[in-house]
Amino acid sequence: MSVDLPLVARGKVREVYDCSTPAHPDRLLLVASDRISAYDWVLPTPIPDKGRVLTQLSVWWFDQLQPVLASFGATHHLVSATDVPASVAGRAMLVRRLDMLPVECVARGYLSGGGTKEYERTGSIRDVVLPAGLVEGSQLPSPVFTPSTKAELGDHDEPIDFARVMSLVGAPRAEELRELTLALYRRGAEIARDAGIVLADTKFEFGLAGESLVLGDEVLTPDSSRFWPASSWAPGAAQPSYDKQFVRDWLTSPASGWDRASEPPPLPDDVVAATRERYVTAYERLTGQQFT
Ligand code: Q0Q
Repeated sequence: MSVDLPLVARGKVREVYDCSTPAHPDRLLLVASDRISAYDWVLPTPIPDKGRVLTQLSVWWFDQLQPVLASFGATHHLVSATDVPASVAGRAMLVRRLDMLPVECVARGYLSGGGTKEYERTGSIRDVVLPAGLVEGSQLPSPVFTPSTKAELGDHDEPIDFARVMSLVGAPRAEELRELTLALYRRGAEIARDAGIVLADTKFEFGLAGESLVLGDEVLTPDSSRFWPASSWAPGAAQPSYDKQFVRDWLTSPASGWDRASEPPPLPDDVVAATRERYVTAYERLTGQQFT
């Protein structure tokens, strides 16, 4: 247990704790661990500073995205990233408790993974018809909103269409979620491109504070997004992950001896160090600030 607070939710690499007080009864603490997941497994070897890097990156993105949020009359849930327990200093966010909306708001700027399979079957992604000739890694003519429902821990999110989003949150709110998700993605992709990173896709989570829409969760991190190195972007094959490729390559190499059906083996020190460096470099390139 990282902190002596009631546990609200636990994900593969993060926890949410109840941090309410009589003065502030609507507070949660989002804590990011140094755990890393790959191929749907949580690996036994932590990546030093991963939790701190991704938390500080979310904090920076909340500030960068504030103008886009404000243009929609929306805000974000971050209260403080410093007023947190010493045991999780730097890797925790004190946030406002929201009524979370039951929609994973995914924006895709590039064709990859499940999106490619859907396109190859139907020529479209959800209700958006795409031009012929696109391949894995292709940039889409314009970013596409591809929502899903939240799965239970360990399950995969279920893709849903826009009609289902409307049935879940009402038509006006569904439209607002789509437009805000795409606007946030566009701004994030623009900033990432200047840092030599392709933001292929990302997932946002929103909640309500009263009737106001609020951006929650982590934002535009390598855990909630696909980051690709722009220097090696080459449509036509699976793109290397900016942050997890060293881990994936080692796990699928003969050196690991992993059978993909049981818990993965511990990572070698050099893979850990190279992966840590990727997270730190992504933070420093995006923010222009030194990670300390
Ligand atoms: C909330 N989560 C995500 C999660 C497991 C994160 C609950 N501001 C909020 C937030 C946020 N963020 C949440 N609930 C109410 N208000 C977010 C899915 C799950 C670990 C970390 N769970």
